[in-house]
Amino acid sequence: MVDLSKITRDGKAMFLAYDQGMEHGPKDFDGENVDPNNILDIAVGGNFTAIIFQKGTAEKYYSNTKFVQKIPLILKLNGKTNLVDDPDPYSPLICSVEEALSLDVSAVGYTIYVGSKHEPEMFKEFSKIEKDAHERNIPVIGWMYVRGSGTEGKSIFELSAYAARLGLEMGADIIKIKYPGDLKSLSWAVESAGKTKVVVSGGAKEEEGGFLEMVRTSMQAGAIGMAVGRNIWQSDNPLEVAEKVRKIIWP
Ligand code: FBP
Repeated sequence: MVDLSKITRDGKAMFLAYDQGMEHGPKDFDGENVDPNNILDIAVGGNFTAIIFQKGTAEKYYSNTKFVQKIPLILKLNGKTNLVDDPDPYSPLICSVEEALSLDVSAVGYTIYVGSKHEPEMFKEFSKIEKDAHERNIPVIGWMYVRGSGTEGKSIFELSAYAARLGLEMGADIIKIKYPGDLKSLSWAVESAGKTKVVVSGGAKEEEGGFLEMVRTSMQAGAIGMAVGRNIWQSDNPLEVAEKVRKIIWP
């Protein structure tokens, strides 16, 4: 199994996600958090175990800077915008593992829309990066997002566990899944992922108490931590919220 120690602490994870510029557009940002340098400061000051960027941000703000020594980088290798409203989304590969390595990465990530008609393309691309990354001992993180026409009529309980199991069987070392809404569903997803570790996605910014409760439930369900963006850097006090999350993950 690939060594995850570069992007975890005592086996647990707290990733700061910052690929929303591509996924959602600048509407997620204000005058502060639009600047990747401010996000890097939050990642370091907030004791995150890694930061998640797309390749352009990594190349311009991370690689060959002081941050390489301060915070490990997880590079997202695929992405899409939300301008095209496709019921069966596909997120194409936009960066190779080779290119990622030149940007000082510690791990790579790829989103699979589980239940989309485009699963076959995404499976092929994921398999290629999984092989390329594992040959170099680089951990692979699967964003296993349940989305697409194939999910219709199925319960979130069933779908979350299916996505998690798929991550294990596709060779992901860590999977990132959306919070399914309750402890029972998430616990079954974590169990279904087996030796593949689970981190939970933060979601849209919500009231702090509700967000922290989700972090607590995630840890109780057996996740190793969180991969969160907006609930940290859209907050008025990112470092304060980060500290509260940290205390839940490492009590
Ligand atoms: P957030 O904590 O801000 O939700 O970030 C997690 C994340 O997975 C990002 O990596 C990604 O940009 C975004 O959510 C995807 O969101 P969506 O569900 O809108 O596709």
